[in-house]
Amino acid sequence: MPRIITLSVDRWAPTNCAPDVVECAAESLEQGNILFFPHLGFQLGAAEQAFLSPETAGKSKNVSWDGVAGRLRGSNVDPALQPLLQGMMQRFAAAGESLLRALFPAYPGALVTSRTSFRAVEVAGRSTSWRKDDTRLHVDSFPSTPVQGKRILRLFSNVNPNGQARSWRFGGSFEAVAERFLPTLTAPPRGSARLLQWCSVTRGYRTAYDHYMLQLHDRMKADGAYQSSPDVTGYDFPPQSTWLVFTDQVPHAVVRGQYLLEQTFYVPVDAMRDPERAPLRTLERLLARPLT
Ligand SMILES: O=C(O)CCC(=O)C(=O)O
Ligand SMILES: [Fe+2]
Repeated sequence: MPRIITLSVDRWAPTNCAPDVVECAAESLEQGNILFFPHLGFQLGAAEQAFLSPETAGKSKNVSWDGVAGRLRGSNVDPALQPLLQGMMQRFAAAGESLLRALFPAYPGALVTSRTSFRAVEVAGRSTSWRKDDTRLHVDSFPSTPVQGKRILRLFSNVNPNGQARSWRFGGSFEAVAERFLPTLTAPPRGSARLLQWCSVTRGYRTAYDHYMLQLHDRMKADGAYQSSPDVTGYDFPPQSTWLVFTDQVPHAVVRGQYLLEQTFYVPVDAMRDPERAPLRTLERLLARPLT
């Protein structure tokens, strides 16, 4: 079962992290634990507080900022306020980058900063399709953005102003989940990956790894017995706290909470302290074939 590893870091650009903290942070994370920063909150400016409303995202529920393309999506705010919203998200992305640079000196050259999201809608009672329903335990996999083996590392900060925690559940280890569901997964049909890319369903080539991870994500969410298995644990992340998880590895679900900032990073498998712990390597071992 994943463990919550608490770190006392209280600033986004910590200087001279002790070597044992750095060592422990990367090791714990790669083992499939959650790094929890109870004293690290993300502060919104006075004007930014206005974004703490479900209206900020409107129908789309999340606002997302793509720093590479320079594109803000899903925003429902007045055009005059867009730059302020964009600035808030860019500031969170930059804060996340500086935290990771300090904590994981071995990753940065290889670390890719991807999307930033602001989640403004209460999770409990929200209506979505089962596949998009993150209240069900799952590991992350993106249908239209193949990662081609790279790790998905996500940083979360609860910015709720009303004292409300973000409640998560965790369900076992990646190995256990992979062994449980692997017999139900099917190989990608021949030629399907090229077709998906050609029809622009995917941005880039959907490798066999991406194919299996997507199926795993779906099978986990669809399996009622697994969802209600007794060995599930939970954790409430309080407002003004931050946590970091390899969400492609740690089976997780969000039960309730409102107002979250999230930053996605990609980490190449070879940049890990121990690449054998990557979901890619675990699946390759179990299936006895290369998947990228
Ligand atoms: O919104 C959350 O708290 C977590 C949702 C989730 O499953 C994820 O971001 O990977
Ligand atoms: Fe997730």
